[in-house]
Amino acid sequence: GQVFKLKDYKPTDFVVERIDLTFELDPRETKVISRVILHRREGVAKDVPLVFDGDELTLDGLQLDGSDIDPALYDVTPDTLVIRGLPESAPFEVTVSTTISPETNTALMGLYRTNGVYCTQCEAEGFRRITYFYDRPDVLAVYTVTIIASKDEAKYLLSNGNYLGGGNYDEGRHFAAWFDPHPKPSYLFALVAGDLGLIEDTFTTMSGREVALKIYVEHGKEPRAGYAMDALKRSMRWDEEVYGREYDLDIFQIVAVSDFNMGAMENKGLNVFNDKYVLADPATATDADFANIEAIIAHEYFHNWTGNRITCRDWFQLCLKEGLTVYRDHAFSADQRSAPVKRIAEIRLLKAHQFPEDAGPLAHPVRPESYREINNFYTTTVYEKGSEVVRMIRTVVGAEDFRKGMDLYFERHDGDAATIEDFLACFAEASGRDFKQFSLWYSQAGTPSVTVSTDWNEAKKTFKVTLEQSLAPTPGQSRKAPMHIPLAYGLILPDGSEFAGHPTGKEAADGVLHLTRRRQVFTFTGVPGRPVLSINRGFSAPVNIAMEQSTADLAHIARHDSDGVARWQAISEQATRHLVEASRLARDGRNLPSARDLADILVATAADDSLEPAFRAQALTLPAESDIAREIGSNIDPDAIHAAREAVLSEIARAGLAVFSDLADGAPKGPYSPGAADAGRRALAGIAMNYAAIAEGSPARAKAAFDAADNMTTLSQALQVMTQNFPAAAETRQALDTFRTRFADDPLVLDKWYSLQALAPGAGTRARVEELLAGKDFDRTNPNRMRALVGAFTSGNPTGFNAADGGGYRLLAREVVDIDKRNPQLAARLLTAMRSWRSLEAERQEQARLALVSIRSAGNLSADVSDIVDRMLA
Ligand code: BAL
Ligand code: ZN
Repeated sequence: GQVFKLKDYKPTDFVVERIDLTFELDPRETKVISRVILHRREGVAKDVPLVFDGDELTLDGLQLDGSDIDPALYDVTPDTLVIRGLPESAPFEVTVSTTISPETNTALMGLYRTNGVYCTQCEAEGFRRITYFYDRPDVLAVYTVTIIASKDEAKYLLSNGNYLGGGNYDEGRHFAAWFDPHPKPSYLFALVAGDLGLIEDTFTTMSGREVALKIYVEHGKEPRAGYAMDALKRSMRWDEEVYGREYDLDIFQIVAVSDFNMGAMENKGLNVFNDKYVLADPATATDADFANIEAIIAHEYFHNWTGNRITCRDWFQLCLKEGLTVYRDHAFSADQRSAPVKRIAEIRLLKAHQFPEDAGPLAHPVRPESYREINNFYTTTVYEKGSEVVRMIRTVVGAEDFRKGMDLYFERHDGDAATIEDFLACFAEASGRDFKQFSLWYSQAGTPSVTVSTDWNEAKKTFKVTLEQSLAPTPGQSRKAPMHIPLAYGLILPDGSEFAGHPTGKEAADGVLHLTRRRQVFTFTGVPGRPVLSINRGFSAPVNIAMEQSTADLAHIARHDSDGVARWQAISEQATRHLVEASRLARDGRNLPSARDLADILVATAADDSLEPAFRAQALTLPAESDIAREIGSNIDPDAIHAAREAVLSEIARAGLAVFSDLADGAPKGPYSPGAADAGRRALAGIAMNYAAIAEGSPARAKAAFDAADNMTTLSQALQVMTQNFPAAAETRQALDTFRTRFADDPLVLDKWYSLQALAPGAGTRARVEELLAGKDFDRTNPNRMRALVGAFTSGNPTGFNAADGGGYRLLAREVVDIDKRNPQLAARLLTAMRSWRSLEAERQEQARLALVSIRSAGNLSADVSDIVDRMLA
């Protein structure tokens, strides 16, 4: 396939002024008429043709200023439309007519149908599946959209911008017209038409304008959209208060649909959401679901400024909108909830997903320099590492200059299709700093390692910190330059207080060690007693720290650090070390070391009422098997890791049974609130229930909790304790059956039922997954359902998926090849579960390789899947 390169960027030859679209909706024969007003860009020679993008299109008609174009003057294929002989300087109108079939569009890109509702997804390149156009983000145009449809089939006819008007059309049909005054790229175009339920509200902006807020859901689900509406209003207020950004249309609409490849989409004024991230009530959604809804509603809303008003020049700049918008939604959630607990969850997620991506065959820079299929770059590197890079900018320049830089960015680039260079220039200007070295964060792939050593001189009262950075080669990048790594730190004195001095030298007074050379020494003088170094506090830089720090020193940090995240980091480091060591011994068939020290710390943390419950729950959540595998790095035996972790869990559980038993009953009583405080108490009760059940060796406690549960959080916690620890118990089967019966008509809740079974550890789970896949009502076309079963099994169940016989890999290969025929984007995404295959032990590696080769030889693969499989085998 074709390779697209950042360095080849070139503006279009023609400039689009505006576009008028008319849709006559029909399930199989939707007529699309697109009238585009353009002019030749200055300096472009008069024999240069207009080249529009298409994808699986057929052309019905083509006109220039209202007259049919002579077929000798254009060439058309499903993928391109080339028109010659266009005017030299005057503006002209090209009318393109196409017919498309939403009903048979299973790729869920372009215009498709989901449960009878017409809906679009155009990012990244879906618009070219609707009509021939310049389908690229640097072509901004003003859109007018007219939709005609049968009244029975589509009560609501929606598009971007403000409502112009509508009415009856002809027999049984009606129409609506929309005008979006803000120039936008085609990927932000949206159309939704269908018979939906609606909830409404209003928001008064900071300048006093009233905005109509509408959320459309399937009939009967209206009561489950209230939390999303609440989150939307809080997001709108937050962006005004924190960034001074006001909403800019008369109406903001959200539509929830059940078949969607992504989480949600920020189309201008008309966000389309995966219904999983809209619908919630206490009986059907967990605390995590509520938190995700809040975060994703905010994310899409924040895109209105970071993404829509200022968009990307090309898809290489995807992180310009995504990394920045993730950064903004993180800050929003931190403000709505507990900031340290939110940060801990972010660190966990980054290490669990982004670090492995950066360490494997799919590693790529936050701003990639080439791609074959852009759909494959909506990655945790672009999103989450992209957010970390923005966070580091704030650490480097400070809060005040960060806000100044953002203000400058909004002021200077509003209405632009911008680049990372444009973005960085705003912070350089606001702070007077040079971002040349810092910009390596955007161009060098891989997770840097920082080796830390310290030297305490008791006689001179000096403390020396030596930092050394390195960055391993990644695909296409063998040599790396030293980066600017901002490491927040503290020196904790023997009495638990913090040393107030700074290292000698400039730029050292901000609580951050700025590592810019390969090796650097920082010296502190006048330190009253031997300090303990707390480094990379709050995970100020997304790096691996290698440091010989004694258990006693880690315990000192865990007890005294003024930063809650750093206290958790110290506890987590202790747990990780122990689990890595135990896993190595288990792999060699040796006896496991006592986990007594770790158990003492965790049980003491669990019992410490001065700590917030959500923090205690995080501390008690041991690193996952995949975290341990990542730390070990190579020659991974998932069974050994599982055995070691189980043994450690069990030792902690027995050491703290009394405490856990008590805490397990600590969930808040009374009416459910999704707020952070109650959610934290439920999280602590849930993890305590897990430990207590392990210590008791019985599912009885969890079954009782399941039977008594009055909310989905507790219900699914209890079921998870059973499926994880007692998969074969009669109580577990019974609870699963009850759950299935109770939620038979609720696909989103049923997804949880599929996931919990797919996550049960052990080689036997594959057979159960096969059984579920073969179920007569199992819908392979629904992305949420496939992710819930196949995605959970392949990316969340190390022992099940990596069973030594290779059966898990073969299952995934078969499903990927099958899904690819309908929905390439989903197939490619599921396949990334194998991205760390080279770190497995030899036998499993060979089985994994065979499965990947079988995909590659399947024939007729999409660009999406062949790109992933080729990179994984390279
Ligand atoms: N732009 C794709 C979905 C999202 O990141 O919001
Ligand atoms: Zn986004």
